[in-house]
Amino acid sequence: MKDRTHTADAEPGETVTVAGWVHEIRDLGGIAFLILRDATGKIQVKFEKEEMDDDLVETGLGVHRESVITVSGDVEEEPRAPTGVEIVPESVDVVAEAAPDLPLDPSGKVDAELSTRLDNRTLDLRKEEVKAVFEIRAEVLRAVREYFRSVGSTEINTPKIVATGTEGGTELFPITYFGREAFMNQSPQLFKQLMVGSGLERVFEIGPIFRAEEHNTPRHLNEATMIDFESAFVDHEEAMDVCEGTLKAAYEAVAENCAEQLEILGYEDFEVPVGDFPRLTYEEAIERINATGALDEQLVWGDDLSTEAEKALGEDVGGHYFITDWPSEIKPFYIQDYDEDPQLSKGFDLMHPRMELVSGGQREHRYEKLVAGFEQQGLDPDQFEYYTKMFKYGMPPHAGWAYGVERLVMTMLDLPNIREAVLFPRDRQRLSP
Ligand code: AMO
Repeated sequence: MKDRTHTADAEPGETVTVAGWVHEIRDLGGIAFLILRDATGKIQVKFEKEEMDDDLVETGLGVHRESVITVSGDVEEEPRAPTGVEIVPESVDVVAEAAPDLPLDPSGKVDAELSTRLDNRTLDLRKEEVKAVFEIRAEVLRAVREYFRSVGSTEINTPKIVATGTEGGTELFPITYFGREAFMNQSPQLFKQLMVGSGLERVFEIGPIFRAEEHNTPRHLNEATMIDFESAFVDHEEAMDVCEGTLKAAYEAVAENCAEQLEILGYEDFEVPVGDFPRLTYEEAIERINATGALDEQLVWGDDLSTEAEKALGEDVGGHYFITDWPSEIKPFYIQDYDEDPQLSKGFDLMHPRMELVSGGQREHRYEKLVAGFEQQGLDPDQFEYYTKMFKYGMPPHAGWAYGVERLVMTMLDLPNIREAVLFPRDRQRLSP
């Protein structure tokens, strides 16, 4: 629409055409107000019935809520109007009429269950507090991209239809690929590693991953968006530095550029993490968890950390922190072990007090050791030949990590359920919309 003015830009003294949704109609008798909403905000349209054309009044006040309309008229100052201005309409056109019964109330006056909201996500996203989450998510991704570029990392895109899985522990989604078995990718792990041996050296990817997770929980999805980073010639400590930098850049960008959205969500005291994140070794982590006395049974070396254990430690630490030097057995085949103590790996996790955000580590780049690692984990190295063979032709030492975008947004905004941070979540029950 060429002549359209956004509601936020309508200034007193101008004649404008605004377009948007009918948010509310308040009929006070001789006078009535229609509140029109667009992506930039809302504006009041005033109908003085006695002074206006009957057809105009009938069109403006007879339209159902959430219909799409255009309104043309003069903008006037009105201190009593919600935004300080109102439009005196000369014409109202109904562009797309909404049915009278809405599956949910976008004005938010009537609460809806999460499943009803997800079934009707378009209407749900007409609510400013829902829209704000996705505007913040977009800002997080923008800031992360910018940060990666500032550290000389090139954005890549890798296949999502693959021949092998990479992350043990979660199930793969099989598909049929021209009569052959194939899978939806669980992570870009092997591809990003192959790129550090290419001329690119330092890469990142932001893309979907697919996991047939057993659990239907508030923090697991079956399709998630991952931010992956991988760099040649860095060790796990330097990879953690980049990881920490990315997280702080995301928080800083949101604090700086999303004040309006944070206010809508009620976070006046949004805090950007400051100072270096503590780096606890796995051994220190289990000692601290045991010392809290929060678990029924004491953890012993080699145990993975349960949700309760992560919670106890998160409360104890009180902010973001890393857990380093995990037992090799818990970490995947591509993570490098310490040569002087092969029971210990150079894998790490970045934790938010509520949950794990990132996994990463220094990778095994030595061909013989890599192949031995496959065998130790019961994997057939032949199946991964496309990957392992490149380690014979000059693969530099490298390290990297991956975030789940939804967990980053969920913890940043303290959302109760990860589905609040995805437009159209995929979980065990939900395949559409
Ligand atoms: P990992 O499997 O730990 O590591 O995944 C990395 C991060 O991705 C997020 N994540 C998920 N988020 C929502 N739903 C899920 N089902 C889900 N699964 C994972 C989490 C998690 O911390 N290749 C390694 C990373 C690396 O070493 O570079 C990997 O995939 O936030």
